[in-house]
Amino acid sequence: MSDNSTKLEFPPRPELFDFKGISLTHYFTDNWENIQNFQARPDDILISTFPKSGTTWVSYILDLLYFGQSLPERLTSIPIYDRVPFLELAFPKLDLGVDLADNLPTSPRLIKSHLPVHLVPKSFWDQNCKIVYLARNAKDNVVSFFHFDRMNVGQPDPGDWNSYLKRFMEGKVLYGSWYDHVNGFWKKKQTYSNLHYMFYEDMIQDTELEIDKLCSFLGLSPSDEEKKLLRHELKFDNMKKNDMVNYSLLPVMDGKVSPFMRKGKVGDWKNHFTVAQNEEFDEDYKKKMKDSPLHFRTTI
Ligand code: PPS
Repeated sequence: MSDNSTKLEFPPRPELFDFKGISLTHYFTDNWENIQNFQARPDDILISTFPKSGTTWVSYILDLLYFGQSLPERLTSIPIYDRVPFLELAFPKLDLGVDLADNLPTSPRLIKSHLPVHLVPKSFWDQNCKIVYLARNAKDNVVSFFHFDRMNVGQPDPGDWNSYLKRFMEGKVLYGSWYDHVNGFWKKKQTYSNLHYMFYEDMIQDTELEIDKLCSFLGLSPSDEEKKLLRHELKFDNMKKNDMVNYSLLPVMDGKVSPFMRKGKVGDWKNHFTVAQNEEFDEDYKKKMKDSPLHFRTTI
């Protein structure tokens, strides 16, 4: 899928529009029929997240767990977005996410999606596929998203931080409402047992423990050798300098504006939110999350 020629012209940044209850750009709706008709297989694993929750991190974990030992050449030759296709992506000059997923030679197929629970293609549920959902606290999530939208010209123009924060609260950023997304999957988990719900903050606090829990969900028992490989590969600094996972090969993203692997921390929101923004956010958050059993940590 990669096209790493340095001087590519891109169309103007896309606009958001309302689409089936969320905000999207045409890069995620152009191939809609094929996305909705995607034929999942029972052993497919769907990695679901709201954008900027740590999708790449958990994708790399799964990829290493399944193929790190058996197909080591993948690690140095195939970018993560080709190993774990982004299902709904239809971006100029890149292979369609659906085609990449359809043609994955591996088993299981690892597939990434940011679609909210009500838009996940039906076949994933029909086939009872395993779903790994990773959620991140809203404050760090919006900060990470803001910087991503600055550095990626395939994203809508983020504007200034204050207006971006307001739009995030209103669910007017790509993929809509963070609040609906995290709650939607949590609710689904109550009736769909093949869904493993993880938190970015837990991953930061104790990555190995979270990988152990993930492995019991997946029915995997990694060897000491495999665990050693994971420990090394998954360190933030190692992922940051690894071109196969840091998105530096995609010209649509400009790492000089802001790197994809930016900070990788819990609590960076404190460097962005003013006191007034924080108060307004908290008040609004309480209302939006009042019926939610979910508890997110904004510091650890
Ligand atoms: S995307 O574009 O939606 O797929 O982005 P996503 O991968 O979900 O999120 C990117 C953020 O995850 C951080 N990240 C990590 N944090 C800690 N440790 C590791 N190993 C790691 N890998 C990725 C990445 O730095 C982005 O967060 P911010 O806060 O912007 O640094």
